[in-house]
Amino acid sequence: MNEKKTILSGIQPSAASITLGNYLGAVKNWASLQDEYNCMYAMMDLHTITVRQTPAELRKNTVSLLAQYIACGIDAEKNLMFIQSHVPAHAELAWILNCYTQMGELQRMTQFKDKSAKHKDNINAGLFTYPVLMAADILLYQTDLVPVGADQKQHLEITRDIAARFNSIYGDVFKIPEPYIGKESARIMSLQTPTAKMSKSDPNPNGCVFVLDDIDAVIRKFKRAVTDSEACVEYKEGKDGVNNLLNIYSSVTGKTVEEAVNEFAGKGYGDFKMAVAEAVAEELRPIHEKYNDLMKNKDYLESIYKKGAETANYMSRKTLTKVKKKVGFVI
Ligand code: ATP
Ligand code: LTN
Repeated sequence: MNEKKTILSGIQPSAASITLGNYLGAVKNWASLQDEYNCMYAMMDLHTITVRQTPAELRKNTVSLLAQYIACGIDAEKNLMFIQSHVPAHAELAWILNCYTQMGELQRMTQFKDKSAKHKDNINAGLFTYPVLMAADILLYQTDLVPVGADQKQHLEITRDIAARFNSIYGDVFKIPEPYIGKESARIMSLQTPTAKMSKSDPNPNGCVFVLDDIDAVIRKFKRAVTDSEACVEYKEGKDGVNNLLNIYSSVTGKTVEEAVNEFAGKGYGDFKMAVAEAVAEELRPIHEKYNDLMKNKDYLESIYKKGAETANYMSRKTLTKVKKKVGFVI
């Protein structure tokens, strides 16, 4: 392995398309890191079953997610991409780390609280230990940097705590990873409830823009975005809807929020929303084209995730064997 630092991240194949939040908060940043780092991106299917899935859809969504990664600019030659369940070391290390994680630590996780409130009929143990599996994903590869959206910060902190605890007992086994969280793009909010994060499972279909939404739907959703009654495009506390649109505009155009505010000085919300919609549409059009081409070539996609699994299995064995020796398993 060369001296480049290691990056690992991933998304759950929990819907047919990733959201604009996933794209701006995570995938777009990944694309900008691919030359400087050794990057690994997984389709996190083990995490996905913490919420009940339809099997045929999960299978389809997992391969589609790989095509979306590539269509969003993740070069299959430069980055390692694999399906989490193809690398058994993730589940194995997660079990071991479960025994080094306290109930109290997991009880504090806001994602667990949110998701168990949303899925009251299925508060399963996997939902509770979700962050331990995520820690295993990261620690297996001696990862330096984890590019995620701001909602995952707490999971990165617990990962660091688990690693430090293990190291303090057994010596330097794990590298302590750093989060990499973008600024404007870190937390994209729902277009309908701009105080809540944009999420694949938003109950209001107009709140969430999917990367694979057709362009008409994208424009329509932005036109309906909730703003306020001030009719003035400025970035300030309490203007959640406008702030969110400014963040989205700034993330897709590369302009700063100040530049965006100046650009819309004196303009009404109608023009402003249309400009944001157009900018997003502009960003999504080439992604759609590339995605449609890739989905016609399933053999190519299969060759990528098979090769990815082979390499990831090889790479993960080293850390897992070390961990097993440390805890006293017969090798
Ligand atoms: P689900 O709704 O199924 O829980 P999700 O949409 O929250 O899923 P994940 O697959 O859990 O998405 O997350 C993938 C990546 O996208 C993570 O790095 C996460 O931080 C990022 N992300 C998710 N939603 C947003 C958002 N609204 N703004 C910025 N980043 C986000
Ligand atoms: N929990 C993450 C998805 C995820 C992940 C990871 C991200 C699972 N394993 C490892 C980074 C590194 C989420 O975004 N909800």
